[in-house]
Amino acid sequence: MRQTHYRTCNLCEAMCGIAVDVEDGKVVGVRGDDDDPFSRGHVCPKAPALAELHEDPDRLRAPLLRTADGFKTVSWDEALDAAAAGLHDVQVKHGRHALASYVGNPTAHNHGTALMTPVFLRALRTRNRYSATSADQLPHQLASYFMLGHQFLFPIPDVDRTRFMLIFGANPLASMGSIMTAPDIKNRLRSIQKRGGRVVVVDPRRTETAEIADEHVFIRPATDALLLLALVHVVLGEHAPRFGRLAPLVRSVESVAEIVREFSPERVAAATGVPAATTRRLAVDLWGSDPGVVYGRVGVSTQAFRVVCQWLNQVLNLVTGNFDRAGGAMFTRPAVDALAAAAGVGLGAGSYGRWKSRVRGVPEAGGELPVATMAEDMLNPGEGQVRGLFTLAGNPVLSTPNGGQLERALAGLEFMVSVDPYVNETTRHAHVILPPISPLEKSQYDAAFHLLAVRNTAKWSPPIFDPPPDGKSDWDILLELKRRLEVRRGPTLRSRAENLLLGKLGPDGLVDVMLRAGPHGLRRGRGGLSLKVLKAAPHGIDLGALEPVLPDRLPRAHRYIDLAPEPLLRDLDRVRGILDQPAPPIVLIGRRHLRSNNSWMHNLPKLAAGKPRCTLLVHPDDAARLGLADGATARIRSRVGEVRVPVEVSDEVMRGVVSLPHGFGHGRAGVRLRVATRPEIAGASLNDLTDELRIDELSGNAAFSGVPVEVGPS
Ligand SMILES: Nc1nc2c(c(=O)[nH]1)N[C@H]1C(S)=C(S)[C@@H](COP(=O)(O)OP(=O)(O)OC[C@H]3O[C@@H](n4cnc5c(=O)[nH]c(N)nc54)[C@H](O)[C@@H]3O)O[C@H]1N2
Ligand SMILES: Nc1nc2c(c(=O)[nH]1)N[C@H]1C(S)=C(S)[C@@H](COP(=O)(O)OP(=O)(O)OC[C@H]3O[C@@H](n4cnc5c(=O)[nH]c(N)nc54)[C@H](O)[C@@H]3O)O[C@H]1N2
Ligand code: SF4
Ligand SMILES: [Mo]
Repeated sequence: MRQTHYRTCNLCEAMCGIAVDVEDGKVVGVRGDDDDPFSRGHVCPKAPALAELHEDPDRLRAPLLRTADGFKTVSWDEALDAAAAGLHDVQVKHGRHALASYVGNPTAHNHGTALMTPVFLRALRTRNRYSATSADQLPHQLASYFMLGHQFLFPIPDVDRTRFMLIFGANPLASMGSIMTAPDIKNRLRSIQKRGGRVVVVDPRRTETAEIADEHVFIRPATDALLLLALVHVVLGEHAPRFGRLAPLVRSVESVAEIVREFSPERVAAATGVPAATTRRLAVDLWGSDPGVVYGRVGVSTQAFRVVCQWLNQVLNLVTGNFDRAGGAMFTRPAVDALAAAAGVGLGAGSYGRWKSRVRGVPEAGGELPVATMAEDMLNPGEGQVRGLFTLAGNPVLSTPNGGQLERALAGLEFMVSVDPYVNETTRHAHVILPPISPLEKSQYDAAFHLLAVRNTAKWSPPIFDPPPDGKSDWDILLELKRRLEVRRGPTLRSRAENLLLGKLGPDGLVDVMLRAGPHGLRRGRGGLSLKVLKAAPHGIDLGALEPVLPDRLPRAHRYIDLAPEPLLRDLDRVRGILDQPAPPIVLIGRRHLRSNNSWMHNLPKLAAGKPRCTLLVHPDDAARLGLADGATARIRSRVGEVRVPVEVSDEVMRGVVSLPHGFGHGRAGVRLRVATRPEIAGASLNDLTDELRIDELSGNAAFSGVPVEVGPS
């Protein structure tokens, strides 16, 4: 008998509603759910891969323990005991901070993992916490922390009501949107045009998004800070800022006006490659659009001036009157509001510089250290050396700069535990691998992405399949490991009570508590949300368009908007430094493909099929100059490494810029991914070229974009 289950796809940030058809215990189809009020039937080609992921014979169904003869399957008790003992021993022998943790991207994609992770990391009691954050959105967090006082007050572009969208370094037609949860983004962008508005993309590559935009502007990689300064220069040179309702909250506008004076469009044109006339016109368009919004993502967050870029992005939204206003940059009020702490699982307002990384002395941000410093803190002997690692839902060997060096560091660790469904480039170094059940065996609530969504909605989905009798979710694994670690240390009353409460609630119980306590909760009057209410609405509930929330949503201790935070002003000297610097002849940038996701979906046969994707895009003029023919193999060399990949000659990229996707490089010994390791799929890792010494000095974030490389025939 065929049954249809409704849920939210958890594979990217877009939160599409899906209808999953199941017959005799097997998924026979995954379609868009037309009744989901947010995604309205949209899905991308990844959704059906949920079935392939569920069935993937390489997906681990039982824990693995490393022995002299390789990995052996063991019982959960044996695995969890070994994991707790190993982690505990590292800390007893070498000190608390000798154990590091790395948390990856999929942690955010399910409420059980997202809500338990902060609790678990606290229990590890180490300062050496790393995550994909410092290879990703940390600059957004720091800009919000410095300007608004809370790192998770993310300004979200109100795509559905804007009339002008200026996009820097994002390709939502491939990524499906990021820090902008907006299912069916292509049609949402098209609707801007149908309303008579315009979409402009600033990117060193003419991307899929640039193709449907009204205008595409090429920019030299890692020079966006200069263009943003010039845009503010033009706006403030011609107009008084339009703060409107927010005027009483805004501080230090004079400093900004002063700073931008020297950055005229003419002054920055040579460095950015953007003609002054274009910059002036964009500023006029933004000022004249009513409303308009500036949005920047990975392309501007993964460069040497990441925080400055995110800051200036919001300065532009503020001075043009497009902040906290319909059609501009807005803030969510999610039903499960992680900003308001509940049961100890809320997200902190942020922090900066409370401690430093061991070797290079890079400051902590938001309670963690930059991944770019992780390998050196493991490899350099002496006081404080990192000897053990706990990884959760992450593959840093392929996703962090100079992954090759990290690989060597992992091989030398005394003990490593990974919570992950695969034996991949990272987890193959673990002593114990603890695999969670499949996404279709878990309930789903997007505790993280509702915070980033262009509309307030709420949706909870039940599991489609019962987990196997001995299956464990990430939540279960983390809680059981925490308990075992605490038993070894001698549990405190507090930790016992915490574990008891979390065990009793489970992820769904916690969501229920947070829903009820949240801004749309049952306690706020009749008709409010609880888990029961969501259970009765399998397609989800629409809570309406975003609304202005300032100053209410600012933290009590920071009831103002700082337009010119000190640490950012100080950082401008670095930006000035690139004004007259000659560009390296060839620089490397990354890209994403719709049918892939970071490093971990290349084992799903239907998604991985088709033309090889790990190719180097080279401009025809550069190809001719470098002796590279389409389809030939190129050798790419950077300070840290060398890789070989096929060439794709294309004028999509600017002259002097080459592009390679990240997340490939699966052909390493010991990787148990039978599809991804096929030679035509495996590819090479972009992060064997990216350089751990290239960071945004302010945030410590990896600067993936604009790596100087030498390229030639293989
Ligand atoms: N050069 C370059 N490097 C980049 C980027 C770039 O643009 N260019 N992008 C960066 C960005 S934005 C990010 S977010 C990072 C991503 O960096 P990571 O998060 O380290 O990498 P992923 O490839 O997302 O790896 C996800 C891991 O989680 C596992 N996994 C999947 N689902 C689950 C689950 O439900 N539970 C558990 N426990 N594990 C699961 C997968 O098997 C895989 O091992 O990469 C960064 N690296
Ligand atoms: N299909 C798919 N979807 C994904 C992912 C995936 O790997 N595949 N990953 C997910 C994750 S973890 C994230 S964080 C999001 C990311 O979402 P996006 O930010 O939309 O992702 P990208 O496609 O990497 O877009 C970055 C763009 O920046 C450009 N760029 C590079 N350097 C520069 C520069 O110096 N200046 C400017 N202006 N542009 C530059 C690149 O050419 C690229 O087009 O996507 C998520 N969704
Ligand atoms: S866009 Fe993202 S959420 Fe939507 S179906 Fe594709 S992977 Fe799933
Ligand atoms: Mo990301």
